[in-house]
Amino acid sequence: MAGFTKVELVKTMYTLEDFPEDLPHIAFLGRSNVGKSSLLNALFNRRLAHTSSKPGKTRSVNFYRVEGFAYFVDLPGYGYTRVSKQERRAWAKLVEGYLNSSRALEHIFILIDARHPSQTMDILLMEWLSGFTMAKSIVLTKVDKVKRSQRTRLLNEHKNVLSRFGEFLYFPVSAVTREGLHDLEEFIRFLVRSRGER
Ligand SMILES: Nc1nc2c(ncn2[C@@H]2O[C@H](COP(=O)(O)OP(=O)(O)O)[C@@H](O)[C@H]2O)c(=O)[nH]1
Ligand SMILES: [Mg+2]
Repeated sequence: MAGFTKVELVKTMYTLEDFPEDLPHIAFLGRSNVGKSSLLNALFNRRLAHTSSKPGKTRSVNFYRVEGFAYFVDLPGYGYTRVSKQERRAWAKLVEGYLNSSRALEHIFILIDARHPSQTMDILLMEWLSGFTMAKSIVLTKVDKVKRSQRTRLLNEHKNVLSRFGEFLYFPVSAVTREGLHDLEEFIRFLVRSRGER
């Protein structure tokens, strides 16, 4: 089966501290409930990342060492409507601290629900991230929930909305049917390989 083998959670960080940088970082970020943990588990073929239908439980940065070639960095979700300002600040401080200090960060995948283009939380995140210059791609999650006949229309809508933040590759995926996972995996392997060649 496709996917990454030999994956190990090597560090969980609740506040900014030293983290491993001996391998390139591939980061994943999106609002809570977007399907980040499910995607990571599907890529790993294992239930390593904690999934939940109740958002708001994970507020840590998790580093997974993947096949000895990269760290996948699971950045905490954001966009909890019911959290305090203080909690939101703590989130921003942690994620911003990581983005500002990581020298190994190669690429960031921004996860967006394939069904809902231009959600306020996603737009706010894109705006905020445009202040960071690392390479980014968009992963459209839960694409199994989109009727085939609607997929092109929705993809184009996402592209229209996000074009003002830059040019991105789009990866429509489903953790349930596993569609799109192979392309995403190949792209990640390509990113890490080409970093080695630079
Ligand atoms: N149909 C479908 N549901 C999904 C998919 N990925 C995640 N979910 C569901 O969406 C909810 C949130 O998923 P989770 O991975 O915990 O999201 P996270 O908060 O971003 O880590 C859970 O109920 C998942 O079962 C997907 O690809 N297809
Ligand atoms: Mg999660």
